[in-house]
Amino acid sequence: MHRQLHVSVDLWKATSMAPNIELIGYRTCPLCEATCGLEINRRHDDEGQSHWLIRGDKDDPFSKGFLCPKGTALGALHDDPDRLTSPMIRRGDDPATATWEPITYAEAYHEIERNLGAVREETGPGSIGIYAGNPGAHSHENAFFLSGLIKAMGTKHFYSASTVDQMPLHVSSGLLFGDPDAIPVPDLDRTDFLLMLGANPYESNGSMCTAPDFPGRIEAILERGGTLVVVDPRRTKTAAKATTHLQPIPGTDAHLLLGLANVLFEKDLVDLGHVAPLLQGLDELRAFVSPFTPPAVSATTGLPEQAIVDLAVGLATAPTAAVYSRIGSQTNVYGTLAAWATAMVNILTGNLDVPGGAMFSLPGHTATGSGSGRGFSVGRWNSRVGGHPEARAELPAATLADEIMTPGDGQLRALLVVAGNPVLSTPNSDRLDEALGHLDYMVSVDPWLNETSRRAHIILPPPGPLARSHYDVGLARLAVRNVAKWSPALLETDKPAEWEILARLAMLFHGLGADGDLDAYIENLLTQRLQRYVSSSGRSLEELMTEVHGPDRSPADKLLDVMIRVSHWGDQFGGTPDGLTLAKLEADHHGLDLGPMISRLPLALKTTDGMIQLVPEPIATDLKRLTASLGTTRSESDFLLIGRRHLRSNNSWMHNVPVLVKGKNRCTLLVHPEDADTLGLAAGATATISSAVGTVEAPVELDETIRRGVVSLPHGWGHSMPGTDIKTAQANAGVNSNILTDHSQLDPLSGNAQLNAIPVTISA
Ligand SMILES: Nc1nc2c(c(=O)[nH]1)N[C@H]1C(S)=C(S)[C@@H](COP(=O)(O)OP(=O)(O)OC[C@H]3O[C@@H](n4cnc5c(=O)[nH]c(N)nc54)[C@H](O)[C@@H]3O)O[C@H]1N2
Ligand SMILES: Nc1nc2c(c(=O)[nH]1)N[C@H]1C(S)=C(S)[C@@H](COP(=O)(O)OP(=O)(O)OC[C@H]3O[C@@H](n4cnc5c(=O)[nH]c(N)nc54)[C@H](O)[C@@H]3O)O[C@H]1N2
Ligand code: SF4
Ligand SMILES: [Mo]
Repeated sequence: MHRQLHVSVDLWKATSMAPNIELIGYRTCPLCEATCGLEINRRHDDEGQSHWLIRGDKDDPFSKGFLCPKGTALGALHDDPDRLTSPMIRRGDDPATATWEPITYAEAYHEIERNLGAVREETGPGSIGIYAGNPGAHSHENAFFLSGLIKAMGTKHFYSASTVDQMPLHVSSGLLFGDPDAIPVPDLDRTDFLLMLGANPYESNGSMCTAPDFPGRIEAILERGGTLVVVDPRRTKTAAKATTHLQPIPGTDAHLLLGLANVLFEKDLVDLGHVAPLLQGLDELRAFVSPFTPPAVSATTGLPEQAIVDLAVGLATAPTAAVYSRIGSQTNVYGTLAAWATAMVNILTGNLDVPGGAMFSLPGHTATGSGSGRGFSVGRWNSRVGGHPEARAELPAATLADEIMTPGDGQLRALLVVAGNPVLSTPNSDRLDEALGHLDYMVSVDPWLNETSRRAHIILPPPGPLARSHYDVGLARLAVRNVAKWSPALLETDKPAEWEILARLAMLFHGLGADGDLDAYIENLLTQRLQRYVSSSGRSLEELMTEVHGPDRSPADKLLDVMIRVSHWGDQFGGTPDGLTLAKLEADHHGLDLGPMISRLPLALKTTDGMIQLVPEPIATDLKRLTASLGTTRSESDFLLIGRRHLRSNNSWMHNVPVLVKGKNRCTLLVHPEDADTLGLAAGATATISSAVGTVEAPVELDETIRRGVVSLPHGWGHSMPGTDIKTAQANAGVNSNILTDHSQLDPLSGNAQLNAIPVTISA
């Protein structure tokens, strides 16, 4: 473990606190997308023991003291006794009987160099791939150095958690706005009407919409007389707050949203607002939505016709409104269409890019843009086995096992896994687990020996969260206010940082060797980055280099400083002396509030012509599939399986913290009592759940709020696999819902997996 760990230099003094409480510092929570500010203390008890005491940071201008139980457990997570403290090498092939030996980082890099070299020699460089998981999206170290590694690998075998999550939003935004990262977020704090589909922020704290205290922001909408409509097959905690809760048949959100668009056209309620001059293809859109009449959409979604009409009218007549759809809408075979249709309804009601509608955030490290760019396309190449189109240079995580198991040119023979646990998190996961066992070589960059890393030949652990600095490069772009927050590493460690591990791996692919000169590599990286600003700033490279160095800054922080300085808010290396620099954020660890979101069109566009094509060609093609599905009914004997999240879980990797798993078993199958009666299942009985690809058993929990014909099992459980060393998780194992998800059922445009609306049969 990262045992103690001296407290770093620039700490605040705890003046107003009890004498036995020592303030360690402030940092942004890296665990979910809400980015809460935390106040990290140590409490020393009378026996001389010290304990973490973590509270919300009241002076964080964005989260204002809000936090959740996971944030309070950050210290326990950091100190987890099962956390790996040195690289581990596996001896033995069968994970159940293998033993693990600690080695040094230098030995590990040599091992990896030798083994990847052998794979490359035998099967070519195209046979080495990478899977990148979710925690990497919460770290600027990974944002900079993981992308560097992927570039250095030059591989077409790039997979990530994005294709079991939000890839439909990227593809939709790429096709509409030319920028896959220009994702509009609902202006929660100013909207009068929020339509939310497939999201449950009372448990998840929000996704692709960074909003600490999302629940409080929802309640504020209601308090100011606004409206909340929640579309969810289950009456979640969020749905229970809604003015109106609609419970559709899962997998039909795209149909519903186009039904709303249909009503807007039919009732002459379309009002495009200030973006009208940027839009092309309105007549085409009108023609495409014409089959989505209220009766047709009602038959498909299972929602009353009148509710569909009322919702469309409500959105159009509210002073401001925002439509927000998330994982329940997008993790199905119509995911990109659902994401696109969400944008369409925002556009047709005049709510895109206006306060109270859906807006583009502009955090402290981003530029306003120029109004046009290179545009975006999918399918620049296709996957070898399934022929799936790439999206953002990624192939579907669901096809990883195919690529490992299918012989031929380009077969995947070696894999790096960085911050991912695909053995629990991706479809048909038993099959993937087996496939990983067939690789010639695998490396995991991961703090734990868990379900996925047990398949690695070497595990490289990064330091825990309290020993790394933090800035949300990705999530701040989705924040409901313009913000800039940087946190220091609060604890020192003598172990290499995650940026260093990733840089060392990249150096292997650059041919610089396991003993390569890391400092020279970093210097070169910074030089390349800064070179671009020499002429615009009128400063010499040496001057720029000196400025970003700063005292004790990590290379990730230096690269961040460059990004901040040349952003909309930045000091332009002196051109705008009052502008933002990392030094300003280093001086205030609570973060900076840069105000509410502002209108950003047309400058935020990166389409080639600076226009928004309402029905881009790939969408037009895929819409035919959606139209054909109108009115189709599924087999009555099937149930549709959906997932759910719990406040004290975080995907698959936080079940090793005792306080987060205590209490009753949460990995249960929710069944409507009347369905349970029909099936002969009582509460607590074991149900057998079977899909096209697998079978699991789970205890039944009755839930009269779930739509009949729908059952729910959470993901991220199933910790009983042999050969892991996560003892608390093993003792609270649950079952893995992804044994049931079908790797062949994908959203064709984004390659996103179907993780909801899965046909299953249930038996006692
Ligand atoms: N059925 C179903 N499946 C789902 C979902 C669903 O709703 N239903 N949700 C999907 C979603 S949204 C996501 S994002 C994916 C997540 O998919 P993954 O990212 O593959 O899985 P996680 O469970 O987040 O596992 C994260 C891994 O990172 C490791 N880790 C933690 N902290 C660090 C760190 O600082 N550095 C490094 N290097 N590693 C770290 C953990 O030990 C763990 O192994 O799961 C998806 N799977
Ligand atoms: N506590 C906790 N917080 C988390 C995570 C976690 O695992 N635990 N994971 C984090 C990650 S990686 C992500 S991506 C976010 C996800 O954050 P959210 O998108 O808010 O995800 P969920 O909480 O799973 O809510 C999805 C909802 O969609 C509903 N649903 C299922 N199928 C359908 C459908 O077809 N149509 C509609 N309209 N609804 C449907 C489900 O019933 C569920 O209530 O959460 C993040 N925050
Ligand atoms: S809501 Fe998310 S960011 Fe905030 S404390 Fe909880 S896990 Fe951390
Ligand atoms: Mo996610």
